[in-house]
Amino acid sequence: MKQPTPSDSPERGDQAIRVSGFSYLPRFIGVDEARTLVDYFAGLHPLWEKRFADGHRSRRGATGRLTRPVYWLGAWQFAALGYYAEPEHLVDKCVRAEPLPPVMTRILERLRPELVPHGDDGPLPNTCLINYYGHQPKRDGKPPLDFARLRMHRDAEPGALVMFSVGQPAQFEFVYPKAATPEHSLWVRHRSVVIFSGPGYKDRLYHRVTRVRYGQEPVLGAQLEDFTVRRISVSFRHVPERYIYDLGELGDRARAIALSHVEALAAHSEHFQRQLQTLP
Ligand SMILES: O=C(O)CCC(=O)C(=O)O
Repeated sequence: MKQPTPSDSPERGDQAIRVSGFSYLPRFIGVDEARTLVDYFAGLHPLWEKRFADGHRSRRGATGRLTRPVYWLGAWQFAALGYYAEPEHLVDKCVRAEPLPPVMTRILERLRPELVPHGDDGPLPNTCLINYYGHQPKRDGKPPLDFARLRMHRDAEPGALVMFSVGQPAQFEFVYPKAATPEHSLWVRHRSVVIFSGPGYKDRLYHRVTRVRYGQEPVLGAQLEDFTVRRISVSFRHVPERYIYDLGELGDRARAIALSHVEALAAHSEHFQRQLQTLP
């Protein structure tokens, strides 16, 4: 088993790593399971979510969208509502979303023993974020636009974070904000699982995706116009059931922000059509 080394040259990602607060499990997802996941992801209509509610701007004046299209299961945390974060950002953050497909639940069940060293022997995650990384192909002689990165951030749901990957390898890094080099950098590969937890990897360090390789296999897709998918990751989290709301249960401001997103999702999802019916 390999030990991680602080470095700006990423590890290859072909061997398992199990250290305090971090696990990397290459090939944990079976070949057939990966195919089922890829088919499932290809059928979804991800959203290019806006980071701010209409009329609001960041301190730097940008109203921009997320760096990549996304789809949530279990509970949708719309970026414009701010994300669920314990201990204080709990209410009006999560709208009930479609359930996890059985293939995800099966893989999570098999991961239970791997979660124990992370202090997680409670309920399995009930929600996840699906990230689609890729590019918009060349148009009119212009170079392709790459959307295969994720800014440095931390996630504040309780417990360990579990992440599945399919597609091309991604450079995944743990970084301390003001440091010149990442503390841990590795290529996260097709069918692998990453788990991290605790005061080091989850609380002190931030994580990010800096690039995704190009390649032919496996072929990935999504119901997206003008977008070639190279990698899909799923990050699982646990949100207490009492903080997952039907659209109609949200407070006025949150409901107004979530409505246009839910309408967009309802164009392709019976679940979100039913969510619209919960409006008063
Ligand atoms: O794509 C990845 O591997 C990382 C995803 C992630 O950091 C997140 O969903 O919070």
